[in-house]
Amino acid sequence: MKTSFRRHLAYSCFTVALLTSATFTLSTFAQNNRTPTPSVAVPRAELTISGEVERPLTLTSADLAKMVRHTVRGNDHGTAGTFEGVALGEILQRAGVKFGEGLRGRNLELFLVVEAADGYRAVFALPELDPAFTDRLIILADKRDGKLLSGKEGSLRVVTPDEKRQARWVRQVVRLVVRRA
Ligand SMILES: Nc1nc2c(c(=O)[nH]1)N[C@H]1C(S)=C(S)[C@@H](COP(=O)(O)O)O[C@H]1N2
Ligand SMILES: [Mo]
Repeated sequence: MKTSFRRHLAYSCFTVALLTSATFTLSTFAQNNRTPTPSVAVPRAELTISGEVERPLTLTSADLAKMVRHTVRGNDHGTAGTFEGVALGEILQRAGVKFGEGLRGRNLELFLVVEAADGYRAVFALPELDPAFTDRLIILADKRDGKLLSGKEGSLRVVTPDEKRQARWVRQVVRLVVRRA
């Protein structure tokens, strides 16, 4: 009788130990297998193009990556850098802004306002951005020296490589608005 009681106690203890360890193992497993964060790439940047345009647009960093890319060398307050991105004019043309033969008459009253997340804004006249008018290339950069822009620069920055001052190198660009004078 005593022996069988002991054996019973031993079995009970063993069962409790087994259940405890199984529960622990399962909960650890559950913790390690929580629903993973979606692997779909979350766009880093969103840019809206609105105002006096035929097709208002929202472009993500992925959309910009697929467009014709340009590299320009610029001097940011004495620090030379290579900036890569998309021509501002190209983005406007995507939104249906008329360039070339179409940039005449009333269309010459239009101008671009580049708006930043901190409220900074700068204006460009459309002929400054139209390859039919000028060989200058003004880009909306998302990379500097091969690395994605970040921090204070934001993810998108205007680069006007040939200007002697950097005041129109708008950082943290979030919106392009075309307006009529
Ligand atoms: N969003 C935003 N962009 C901006 C500014 C600003 O205040 N906000 N300052 C401009 C001015 S006046 C200059 S000289 C340069 C300075 O750039 P840096 O801080 O990278 O040297 O950014 C330009 N772009
Ligand atoms: Mo400046």
